[in-house]
Amino acid sequence: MDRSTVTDTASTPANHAVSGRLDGLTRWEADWAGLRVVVTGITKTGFSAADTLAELGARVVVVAASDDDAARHAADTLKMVGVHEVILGEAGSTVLPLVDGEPAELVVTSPGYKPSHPLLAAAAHAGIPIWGDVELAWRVRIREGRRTAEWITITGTNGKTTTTTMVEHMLQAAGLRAIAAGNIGTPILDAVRDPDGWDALAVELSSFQLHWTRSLEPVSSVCLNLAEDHVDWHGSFEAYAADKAKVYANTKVACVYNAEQIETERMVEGADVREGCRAVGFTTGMPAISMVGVVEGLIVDRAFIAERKDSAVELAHVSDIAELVPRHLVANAAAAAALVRAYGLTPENVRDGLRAFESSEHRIQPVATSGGILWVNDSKATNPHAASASLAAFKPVIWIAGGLSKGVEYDELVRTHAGRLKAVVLIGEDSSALAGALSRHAPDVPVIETGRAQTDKEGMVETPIFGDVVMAQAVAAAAALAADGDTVLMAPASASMDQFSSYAHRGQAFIDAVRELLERRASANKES
Ligand code: UMA
Repeated sequence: MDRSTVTDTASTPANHAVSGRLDGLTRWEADWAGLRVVVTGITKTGFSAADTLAELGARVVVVAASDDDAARHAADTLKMVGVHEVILGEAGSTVLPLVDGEPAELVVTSPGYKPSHPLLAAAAHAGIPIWGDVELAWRVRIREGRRTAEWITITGTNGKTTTTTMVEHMLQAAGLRAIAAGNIGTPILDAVRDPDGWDALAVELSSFQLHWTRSLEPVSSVCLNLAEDHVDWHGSFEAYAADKAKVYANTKVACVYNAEQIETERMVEGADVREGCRAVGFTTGMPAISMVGVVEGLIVDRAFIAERKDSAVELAHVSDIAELVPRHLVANAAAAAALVRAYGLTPENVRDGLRAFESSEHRIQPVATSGGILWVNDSKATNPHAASASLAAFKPVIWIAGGLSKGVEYDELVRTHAGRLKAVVLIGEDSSALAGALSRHAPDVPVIETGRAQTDKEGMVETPIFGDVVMAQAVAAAAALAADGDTVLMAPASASMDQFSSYAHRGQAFIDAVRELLERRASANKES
């Protein structure tokens, strides 16, 4: 954590050209009035950014490629609150607009926009600084008459939402006014503008959001793990990892790393942090000095106690987390504990927070047990790393998988878990990458494909297949193969957007299909 080794790989010429005026924008009451800003996107992030900037008195133009009812409704609302102009559709996705006839002084972007998007490329080329909503939120968080929250920041390929939720519960268990925000769903600017303010925020940050941050000073921070994901957005795995590493920049008390994944420790070593900040590991095994870990079913702290050289303090029982505790959930709890211990929470706060934590929906969620078959929904497993964690928890498995692959490879995943697979049911419009890995590494495992649109001789689509139908087919296929003792696990290792509106939609489709199937079977049994 040598100060001389600053890693800011996301810096563009534009970022370096931050004008003197922008440097001074570090609190709500700063000189925001009249600032010319283009905001990209008009859903959660874009709306909150434009709304905030309008309230600050900036001159704002919003652009977005979408031109549906929701976008038009949002545009009307934004104009009412003082946004100068909203440009939707084609015109809003190709040309970086002027603001009041002059070039913008700042662009605030939604995370879904790739840095190579023509609008952002044009801004970078013109030397216009680009911030994300998280950077803007950091710069308005100090406000006259309101408490200023400390931020605890959480990133990683998997487990962000779980860990962030655990941190939120632990902070609340300590009697603090605290909330989870950021990539988890509540835009960080909405949280920051709360009229009563917060003592602390548990901030989930995606690699997209981290790409555009530079000023954050969290009290504690973590990159939980690192695996291939979002390569299409970042351009390469190295660029993705470098953006993840930015979570540690300027941390004040503790950079928390995964002691079972050396890459995260390396990130901490390369980070530019505040004087006195410590590196603290988390592990699901026995903790070394300066780590939080697990000893005989207890989560223990060997980092934040004076006698850490030769003792540890008990924080919680692993069973405080949940009844069914896969290893990765224990890791998330240990990381969350380290983050809040850095902030000064007591062992009791950690324990009470974990008890209050309830595993979120769509994440290794048991849906039903019938005829000795366990049905599990892990729709949140949108990449191989996440699917690997849930596959590891069950055997034998009938695995429902597939969807938008986002350019990742499945070889290692299939190789690792081939032995536990009884059969695979493929969903998704094009799951050929996964099918290929299965034929290479699990050639004896039966693979059933569902969900393809029916086409006529000319290749024209006769029957478009919708997500709910696909899932019902997949569930029926799995049911035909499953026997007493099997688990049917829907952990797609892929994104959902080819056939569903979101992972939540996909998860709900699975839950509905399983319940309908079991009800049909129950009433058929009654009749016979
Ligand atoms: N848009 C374009 N062109 C583009 C990209 C987007 O015009 O090339 C416009 C769309 O028309 C729309 C808006 O931008 O108006 C969509 O913006 P967005 O995709 O950034 O999504 P938001 O609704 O602002 O939601 C974002 C996060 N989405 C993404 O990072 C893709 C949400 O994370 C987050 O909860 C929310 O901000 C609040 O902070 C979701 C996500 O999928 C859950 N995150 C990824 C993940 O967890 O893996 C990173």
